[in-house]
Amino acid sequence: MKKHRSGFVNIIGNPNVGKSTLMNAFVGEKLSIITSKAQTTRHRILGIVNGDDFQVILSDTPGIIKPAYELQSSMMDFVKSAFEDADVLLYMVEIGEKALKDEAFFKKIQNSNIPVLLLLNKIDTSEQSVLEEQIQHWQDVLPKAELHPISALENFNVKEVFDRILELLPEAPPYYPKDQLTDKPERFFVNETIREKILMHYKKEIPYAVEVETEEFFEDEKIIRIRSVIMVERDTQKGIIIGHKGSALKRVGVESRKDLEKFFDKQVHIELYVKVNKNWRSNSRQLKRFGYNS
Ligand code: GDP
Ligand code: K
Ligand code: MG
Repeated sequence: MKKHRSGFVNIIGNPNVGKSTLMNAFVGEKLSIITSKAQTTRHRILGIVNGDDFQVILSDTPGIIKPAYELQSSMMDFVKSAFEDADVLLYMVEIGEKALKDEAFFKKIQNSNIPVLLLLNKIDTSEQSVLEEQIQHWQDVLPKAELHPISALENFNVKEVFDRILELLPEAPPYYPKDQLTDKPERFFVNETIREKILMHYKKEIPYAVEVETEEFFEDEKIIRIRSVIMVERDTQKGIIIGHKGSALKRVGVESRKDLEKFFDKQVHIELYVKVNKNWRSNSRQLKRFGYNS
């Protein structure tokens, strides 16, 4: 019999380099939301890929962001912990990303005892000469890291990276039941789905002033009934979210319902309402309540 391997794999990198896209390609399910806006992923998401003789537990950490206000510094905690509890670290950069912004961070990677795979992503967007020059650049910057050029979007070299991860994982029994795809409760996916629609449909500061909380998640054999509140910071934002005669909020509801029906494979009824909750972003008790420090 083949030996069983299990372990924790953390994906880190700047916003929008493609971390969620890669994780979703690995997991083969839409567990993590993907948009072109930065900071989409605020939480640490666990996706689990199971095989007969392996279990890979992946977390998709938020981008590497300097602490500016409380929400961001709490995101930094996730990034820090990525070095502490991983068996393999995936550091993702994208083609064209070059600036040596954070010396301390690079030092940390160079001195890490954990194997680091440096994933140079989005190579589908670049010419061969640029690619070669980029590979050289990263080999100079992080000689200890093992470099893999990939395209998470076009699924190029993704399987090779996954196989390499398996080789690096320790022999261990599974940490979670083998049929479990994620450790996050259903409500988390509801919140993230709604937030994704808000990111897609509203401009400027609105998405960043929003938090979503699902107050009710009731499932029976035929249907899932959901009631969620969209929290904003100001009355004007509430008006924008709702839109003319409720049309904007309705669109968020309809699109969220469609995604959730696909995800849960069941009919979904969703009720959305908007509440003003001043300064939720700077109130650390609130942050805790929304799960940032868990
Ligand atoms: P994250 O912030 O690091 O999690 O990045 P996302 O996974 O959300 O991706 C950000 C954007 O980059 C999305 O528009 C993705 O479709 C796009 N993207 C991700 N991987 C690739 C890739 O390999 N090639 C191209 N061309 N785009 C990609
Ligand atoms: K993103
Ligand atoms: Mg992401």
